[in-house]
Amino acid sequence: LSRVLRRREKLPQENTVDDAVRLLSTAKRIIVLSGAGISTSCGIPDFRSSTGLYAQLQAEGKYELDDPQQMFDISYFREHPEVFYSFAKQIYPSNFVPSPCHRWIKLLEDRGVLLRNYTQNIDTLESLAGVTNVLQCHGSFSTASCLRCKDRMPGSVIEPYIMSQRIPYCPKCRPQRDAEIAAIKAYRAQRRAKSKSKGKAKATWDDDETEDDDDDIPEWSGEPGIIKPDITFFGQALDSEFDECLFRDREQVDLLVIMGTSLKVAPVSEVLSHIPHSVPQIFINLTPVTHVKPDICLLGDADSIVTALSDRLGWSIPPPPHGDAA
Ligand code: CNA
Repeated sequence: LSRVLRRREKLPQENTVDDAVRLLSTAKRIIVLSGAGISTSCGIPDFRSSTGLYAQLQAEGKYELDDPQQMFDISYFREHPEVFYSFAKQIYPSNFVPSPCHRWIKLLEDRGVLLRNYTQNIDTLESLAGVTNVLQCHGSFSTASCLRCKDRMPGSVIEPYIMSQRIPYCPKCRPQRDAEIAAIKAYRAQRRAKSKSKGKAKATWDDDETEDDDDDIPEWSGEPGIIKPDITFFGQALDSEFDECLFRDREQVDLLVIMGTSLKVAPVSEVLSHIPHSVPQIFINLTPVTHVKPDICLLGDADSIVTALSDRLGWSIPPPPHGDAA
């Protein structure tokens, strides 16, 4: 536990690590709010660290983004889906092994004290670690939806497109579009036939039109009808389940543990203000936050911190699933 920062009056003025241990040993209904920092040790970069995705996108400069955040902006995606799909392969969850943090959340669940894990992560590593009571606040790649008809499908449908850096189009919308084009061509063919049968005397603007002119029918533009993985982009609302769960959980929670997040992305970052003030908060992160003041701040590598806390508590973090080494 490299550094311990501030706390509020509601905790006695004693060793703050001891406070964290005491709170964990007595809590019965813990909310864990997690972020990208609990998956960095699995090899998945976070957003905002100096080695995170934003810094990487900025350094690479190959996507010509005004701002690296644009990569996850819904308006930009609608206009330039090819940019996201040329990049998505890099963040697609594959062959990652849950970290000690993911397994620590599973430990809380096994001990019957996890009220819920609110994760902002899209890597599904909590589920892989066996955590069942997890809310993926920002969705995941496990499903995908068409932006036009909203049809939802398993994420595996678009996986080959992500891997080959192609844009997936909706199998339901595409035939509709093909039917529209067929209808336009049929209409024009009919008009040409009519025009011919009336002869040159009744010239119309499309007198000289030939079948080749059907080339002017706009190509399939990909919008609408693009499929997007169901990860929440900036500009998209969270699933209503988030509010519903929070509404229920705020009445029951007796400890809030926040791990590996910069708390910069609303509305998840606002969870702290929705939880009653009397509920203690433990914040575990590599870097401090300045815009909120959690009661206990344990600064350092989250895996090391939860391991140290577990040692103090006499808890043992379960091994990775399938005997994988973390
Ligand atoms: P963020 O804004 O990038 O913040 C991550 C925080 O974790 C930073 O404050 C880091 O200091 C901290 N951190 C990094 N490594 C460690 C470590 N080993 N131990 C402890 N702390 C560490 O990411 P947030 O999660 O706060 O922001 C929410 C975004 C990030 C969500 O929309 C996610 O979808 C998105 N994201 C998710 C993933 C993933 O699923 N693994 C990866 C990258 C981004």
